[in-house]
Amino acid sequence: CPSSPKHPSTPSEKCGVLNVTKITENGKKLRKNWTSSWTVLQGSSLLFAKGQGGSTSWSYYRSGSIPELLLTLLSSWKRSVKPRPAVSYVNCRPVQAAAKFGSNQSKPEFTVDLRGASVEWASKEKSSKKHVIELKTRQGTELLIQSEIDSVINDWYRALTEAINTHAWE
Ligand code: I3S
Repeated sequence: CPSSPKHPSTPSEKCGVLNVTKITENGKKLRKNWTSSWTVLQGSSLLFAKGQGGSTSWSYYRSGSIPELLLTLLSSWKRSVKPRPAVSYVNCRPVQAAAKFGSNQSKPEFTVDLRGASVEWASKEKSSKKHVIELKTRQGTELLIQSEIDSVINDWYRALTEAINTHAWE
């Protein structure tokens, strides 16, 4: 995974493309706005960069993951979003990604503090989509995080739970 701008020399623990929407911010309910985001887990921080889904198709292509490529392309097509120029084509290859992630083009859209946060599988009332994680922060922000690929979202669930447990008392 690429390094984050906050810790340029530390490799990130997990990264990839997820569908994300905030549903509450600082305790205030928001209208859902699902976007495909390049997501990086780095220690107790979860960083999101908007609109990386299209270019990431290439990383799946390059890494030979055809099912992920097809699902990503299908979801880009469904949203009628044109593939954007590159950031995440490097898909977790540290050097280039670290440089790119710090640039204007790819700076995080927002960052979530996982200290004191909680994760659970979202109920059907929260979303009609399958494979949805609900993440609640100590600051009163709630996000839904989703992937069409169950192994991907299961890995994220595990990684987020572990990060939250590790940093709970900081
Ligand atoms: O929980 P909601 O409000 O029914 O969520 C859906 C809406 O945000 C909808 O947008 P509009 O109300 O602007 O049409 C979205 O397109 C849906 O994706 C939202 O539901 P899911 O169940 O996909 O999270």
